[in-house]
Amino acid sequence: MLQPSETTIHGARTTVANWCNATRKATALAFLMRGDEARSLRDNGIAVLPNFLPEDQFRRVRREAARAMDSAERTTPIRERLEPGFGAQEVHTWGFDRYDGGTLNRFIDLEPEKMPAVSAVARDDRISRLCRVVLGTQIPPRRTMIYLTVNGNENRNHDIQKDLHRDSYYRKIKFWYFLDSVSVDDGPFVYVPGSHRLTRQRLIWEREQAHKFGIPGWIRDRSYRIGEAELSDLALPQPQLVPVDGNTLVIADTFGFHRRGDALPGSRRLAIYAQKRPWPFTPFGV
Ligand SMILES: O=C(O)CCC(=O)C(=O)O
Ligand SMILES: [Fe+2]
Repeated sequence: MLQPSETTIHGARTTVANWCNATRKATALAFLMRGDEARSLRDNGIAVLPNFLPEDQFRRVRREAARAMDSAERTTPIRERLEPGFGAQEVHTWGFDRYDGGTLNRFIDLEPEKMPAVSAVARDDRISRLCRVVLGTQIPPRRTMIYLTVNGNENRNHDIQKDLHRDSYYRKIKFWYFLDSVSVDDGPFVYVPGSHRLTRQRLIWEREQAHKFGIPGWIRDRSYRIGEAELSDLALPQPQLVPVDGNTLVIADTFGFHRRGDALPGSRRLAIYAQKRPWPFTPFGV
């Protein structure tokens, strides 16, 4: 009997997930959302909002987050990791650590009573609306965390998030509300504008990846990587670095190609962060 190939299955699920995302957006009336940021998300797959909060509010958020970080660092000092690849989640009383190669991702749980200003960011209506523009659904506040990235030393242990990739075959929103400036040496977010579209060339590329690398267990997902030289075959521009000042929100559709930028070892990024990934085949949005 003829078996559907991984290429066919992957092409079909990518296409259907894209349709469902479109109907979710339509039923959530996401097309009514106006403004430069909504437009940028639709056109480029990324929006950058400098001066996101009024100065006094920003200072309060920063102070609360820095206090939580200092306290976590006192109980759990940051170490160098030399084992390759993604590390397991290391759970602590304050949240958890997870390494990508030598780079540390430290996620701190929100404690609303101790962190009223940070918790207000988690409920921010603008973030919810931008999430709706892309996914036709909103980010529940409980997913929001304080997120510290400490860049490792690439010569000693490669961080796989520094390779250009897309996260999954369906759309996902991630945001970072950066509390300190992120220079080109601090591993800024890097994004290929316009790469969030499922074009014909992109679908061919997706199918080729499934053919080359397979779909583990057919159901699970793999974040396929792409070389910069391949981008022009997909009629895409070169990746853009997104260095920012503190008090800047970066929000992106990670079906688009992106990576964590190159960084000086030990450099840090402090952010309020969340991601949202609805089940890809949900056809109705809110
Ligand atoms: O940390 C970053 O700038 C991006 C890392 C990444 O690829 C991701 O979070 O999906
Ligand atoms: Fe990613």
